[in-house]
Amino acid sequence: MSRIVVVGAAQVGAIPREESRESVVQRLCALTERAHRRGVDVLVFPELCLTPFFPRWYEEDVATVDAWYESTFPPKGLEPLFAMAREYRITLHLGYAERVEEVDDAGVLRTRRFNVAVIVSPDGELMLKYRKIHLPGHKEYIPERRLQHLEKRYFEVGNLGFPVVRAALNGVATNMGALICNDRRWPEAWRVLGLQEVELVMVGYNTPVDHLDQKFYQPHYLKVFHSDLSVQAGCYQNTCFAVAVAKTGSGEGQAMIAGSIIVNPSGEIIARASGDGDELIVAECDLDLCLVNRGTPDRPATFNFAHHRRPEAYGAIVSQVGSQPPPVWKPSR
Ligand code: ING
Repeated sequence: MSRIVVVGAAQVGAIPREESRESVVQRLCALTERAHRRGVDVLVFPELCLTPFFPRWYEEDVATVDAWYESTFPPKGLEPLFAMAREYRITLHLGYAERVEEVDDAGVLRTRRFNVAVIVSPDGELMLKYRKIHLPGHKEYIPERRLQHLEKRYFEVGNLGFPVVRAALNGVATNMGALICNDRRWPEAWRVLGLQEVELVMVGYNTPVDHLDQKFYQPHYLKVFHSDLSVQAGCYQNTCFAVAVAKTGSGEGQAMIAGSIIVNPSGEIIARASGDGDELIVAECDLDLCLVNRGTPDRPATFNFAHHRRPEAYGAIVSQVGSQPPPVWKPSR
């Protein structure tokens, strides 16, 4: 018996600094309306889909960028979107900047800022929250750089791990998880989700066309290739589907790649956005395909973790942070 879920990727074009929340929400609702007409069960919006990618801009005082953060759930102004999702029975994935008053590991209650992804039920309940763990770029302004990438300045490293939750999408039980942008480049992140039998990974991204370090030229197509490669490998090696959806355009004055995709557990791209604006792509995902390369205990397949993995050989992956040079071999004579 197949378990088919209709998955939508809602690619979002540039959100200029001056665009109102009402205008952004109207765009998200238009994509949701089209998703409804396509029979979508779960609709994935990008990373930071409510605002421009403000970590492009350096601000001395972080508090001056607080206007870009959400301090409530649901985020302000999203009622029309949540009402539409409720009417159409669509589960939503949203990315946004979160500002909370929360106790830290030292027991201190303070303002904390995270780059978050949430999965929301059709009735508006929070099903999963993930806080971005791999924050790329840098914390201080680097004058020689053509573009700044200041997520380490504006966000803390996520403290919720890589959660997976099993929930029904219009009656089809689905193991769902989320990664955010740079996370997709780290196989460890995918594997932690895979070890929880994830079946659908939702990944929003804001990826600049230009390279963070202009030390070497990297053509545009390579930026898309690396994004695709990371997601396709993640899906194949963890026998899952993924939706990788772009916030694109150049709302922050810096062009971002588009190229949103939906990928199946064989690592094949089964849908691809063609433009660099607001665009919906849809695919029917038979979640039982996740079982093909996982197999069963009595018939283990290629990626049956219990049957094939050797954690006793993987110690360096957790015990080491940076790489270390290898021993040097010298000829005996
Ligand atoms: N953006 C980029 C990403 O990981 C980046 C930053 C681009 C890092 C290219 C390394 C190479 O796709 C975010 N928001 O993580």
